[in-house]
Amino acid sequence: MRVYASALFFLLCIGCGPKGGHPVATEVEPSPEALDHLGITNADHLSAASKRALAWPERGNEWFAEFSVSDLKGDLAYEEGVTRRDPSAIIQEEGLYYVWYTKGVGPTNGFDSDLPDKKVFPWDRCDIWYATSSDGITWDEQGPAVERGTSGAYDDRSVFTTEILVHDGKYYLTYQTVGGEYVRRVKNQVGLAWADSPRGPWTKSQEPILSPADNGVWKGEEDDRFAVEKKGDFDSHKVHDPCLLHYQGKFYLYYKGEQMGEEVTFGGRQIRHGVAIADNPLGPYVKSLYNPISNSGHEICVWHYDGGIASLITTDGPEKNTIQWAEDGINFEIMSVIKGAPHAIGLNRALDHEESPLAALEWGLTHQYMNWHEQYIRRFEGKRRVQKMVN
Ligand code: AAL
Repeated sequence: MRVYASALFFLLCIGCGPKGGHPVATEVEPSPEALDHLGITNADHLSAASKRALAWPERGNEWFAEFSVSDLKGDLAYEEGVTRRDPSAIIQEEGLYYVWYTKGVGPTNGFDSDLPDKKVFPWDRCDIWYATSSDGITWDEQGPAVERGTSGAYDDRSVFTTEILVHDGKYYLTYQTVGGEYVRRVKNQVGLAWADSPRGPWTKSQEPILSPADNGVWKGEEDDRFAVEKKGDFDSHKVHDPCLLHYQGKFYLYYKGEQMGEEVTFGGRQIRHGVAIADNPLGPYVKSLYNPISNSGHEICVWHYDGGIASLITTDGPEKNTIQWAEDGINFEIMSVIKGAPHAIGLNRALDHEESPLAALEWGLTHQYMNWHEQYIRRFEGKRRVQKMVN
């Protein structure tokens, strides 16, 4: 084994982080065993790929997942003319599972329809409803939890895409809001409601708890979201998919940003995630100076794991179909590449997420498009992907 002086020291990451083998930067000499294990002959000519491989000496396939999806029974089964989508996380109280979701009725007409009460998107003119189940398969719809605001309120057009946090015996729903006329350029914000019981009643925040960055400039008066003088921050148009976690004694509000003048870049739509942090669940939420914290993704799917935060990244961008992990909840690194995951996952928070990197994905809820007018909630199951070697 030839190991030249020039190669004796380089930035190498030795696994000692989370249970799946997380790289931590340190200057070490690659061992002859590591070089042999990876079949790297010339230690003084390490490609970028070889450096990455040497950084993951203990990486197995603990983070590599595969999924299956099946129908639900009862009120959450597909229903003609009705959309139920974007399920929240599932929580369990006294043996009963609870889930919240976006519910709307009637066809999606699009922006160019002349109907005065048109739905421009499937999630337009919606409210947040909830359902319960004793087995996670057959669900009973209980009714609305949070409804659109009264005329003139910031959420008077639609409330949708919600997530739940239970903290200190209180329940917090975060959700997307649209107020006024739903045009292409309308800004989307985030609202919050809280209650003492999962059955409500819910008190809504009078003002949004999160808004898009205000530093983009539209070009012209036409309702064209791609025409901009200046794009502004990654979240200058919409803040979406809010998901609140209690982490390191604070409240981390993870969200998806959409940018004014969004482009198709390498890997699809220009979608990235951010986080805003508060000392109190009611806010104020301050956006992290490190935003954006992902290069890719769509709906937020985050969970606690081994002192850090894991994040499933799907749908858009060059890092789609990866699971990432950040030991500080902000600086995410790719842990695995997956074949593709169900969309809009609602994690099952009743599971012990710390048991293994993929324990959080054992089962939960997702949504599926029957068509552009009707979407419905389904169940997913996830497991570690094990590849068998043939001798
Ligand atoms: C969802 C979420 C957001 C989008 C739309 C409704 O899956 O990403 O909520 O706005 O699609």
